[in-house]
Amino acid sequence: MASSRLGRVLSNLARSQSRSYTPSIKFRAGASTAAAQRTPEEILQQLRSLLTKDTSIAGIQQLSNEWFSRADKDATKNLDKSELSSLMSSVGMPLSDSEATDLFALFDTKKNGEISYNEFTTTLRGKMPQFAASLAFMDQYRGHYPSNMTSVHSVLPRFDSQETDEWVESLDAVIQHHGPTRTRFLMHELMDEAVRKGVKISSSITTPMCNTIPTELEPEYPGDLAMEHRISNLIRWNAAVMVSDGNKRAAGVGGHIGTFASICDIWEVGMHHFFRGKGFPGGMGDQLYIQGHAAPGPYARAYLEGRLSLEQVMNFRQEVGGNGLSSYPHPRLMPTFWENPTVSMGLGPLSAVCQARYFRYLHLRGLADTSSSRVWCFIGDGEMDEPESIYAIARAGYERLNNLVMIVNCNYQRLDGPVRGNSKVIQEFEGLFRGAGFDCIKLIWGDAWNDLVDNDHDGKFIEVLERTPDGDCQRYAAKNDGALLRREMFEANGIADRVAHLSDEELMSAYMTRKRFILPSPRQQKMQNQVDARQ
Ligand SMILES: Cc1ncc(C[n+]2csc(CCOP(=O)(O)OP(=O)(O)O)c2C)c(N)n1
Repeated sequence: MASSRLGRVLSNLARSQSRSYTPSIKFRAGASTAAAQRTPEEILQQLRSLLTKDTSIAGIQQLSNEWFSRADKDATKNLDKSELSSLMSSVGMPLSDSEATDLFALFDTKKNGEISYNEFTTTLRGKMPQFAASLAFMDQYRGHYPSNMTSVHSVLPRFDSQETDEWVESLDAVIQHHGPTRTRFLMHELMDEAVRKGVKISSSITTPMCNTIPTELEPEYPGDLAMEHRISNLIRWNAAVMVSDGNKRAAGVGGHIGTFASICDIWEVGMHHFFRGKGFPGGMGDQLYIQGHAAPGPYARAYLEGRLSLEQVMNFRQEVGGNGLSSYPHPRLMPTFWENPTVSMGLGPLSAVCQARYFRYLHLRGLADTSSSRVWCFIGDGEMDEPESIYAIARAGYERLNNLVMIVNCNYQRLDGPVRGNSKVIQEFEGLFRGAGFDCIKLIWGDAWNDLVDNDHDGKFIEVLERTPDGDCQRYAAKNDGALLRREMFEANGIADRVAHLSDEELMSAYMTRKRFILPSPRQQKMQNQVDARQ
């Protein structure tokens, strides 16, 4: 039985692999005989059939790119009429002069006398059913890329089939009468309820794209929010100024500003409330592995605390001459400041796992009390791509290291571009961590945006958020345009009513978690009152 099932799976896989791209269209020199006058649409149709012949979806995509670069002989990244005509001849479809003029006009959608790459590929691919199907597939949850594995799934041994069938029929009925959004909601609720009641089911690898801790379960913030906010603003500012000032005085010094800016708040919460110093009872304190290029933050904090001088701060990245600060956490260069090195990328997570394991070893061997010592590892979303990071996660899960906390700073960027613009990295990483056995807490939205999520009465808003790729999320932030956000995220998805009470500016502010504009919950109102009273 098992082997025949394995055989089916393997042959399925083999079939799917054989479908991968093998270009079968060869470019021909010279023209064959010209056909009678055809409309540009007819020519386009013929071209598409040629393109789709014996080719997978990935192949179509690749081939249309390839055609463009071959046609663009003068490498201007635009095609003129003669380039389009010679492309047509080279694929065995020569055009008469008037056909060429008409086809050119069809491709030149912007009517500016040239065909850009975008105009070429979108016109050529058009609404080809194969391509539309692939796009629809990409739209599915948890499936960012077309996969051939959908038909391969494990089947549990069947027993009490009648009852099972009734459940499946109920599911079918919900899908039919209430649609996938409602079905998805019901399924999540049922699974949560089962887990709450102690049923051990295989948990899903990702959870919905919202904060893991629901608003009503958030505890009162234990600190002085106004004061902590002020401190983190000062540190963020000093970190940015230190880097830009260093670069003004000595060109090429470099340094990072965005990394610390995006992690400052959670870092400060740790500093005020979580990280344990060497004197903490029951251990030898916590160990921190700081995201390497966030180093300006700890320097700026140390300056505020009086642990670093102005001269040191002004010599950021210029320590060779004496009294300066190393670019990254570096215990050998700054032995009284840094405990753990974290650049190059991947080193931090790997070392953090070894440290946590060593704490555990010391304790179990009775060599030292490390029962209260924890390891905190801050890591960037780009850094999550390093093989060391992935291995570290798997290893920590395998070792059951519950003295290790990993914080992934998902700012969607790595130096000069998005981490993976066409994906949802937060969801992806959640799957990685949960798969390895970690508890995973997602903190995605601030209060104002979270209110929209909390008031999502039918699950449609969360669905839209899950479908919006990171690249678009970044674009909305960069454009800083509430009208664009409203148009693309809400109106285009038929949920404009959710934000009708917000102006474009308020909507943008909520998205950027700048300020609350929606009525706060009683708990949040109480918190705000405390803050106001202290100011
Ligand atoms: C192994 C290695 N490769 C390249 C670099 C150069 N580098 C420094 S920071 C960085 C991008 C980091 O991206 P991410 O982890 O997302 O951090 P953030 O965007 O928050 O700074 C790169 C590639 C490095 N430090 N180590």
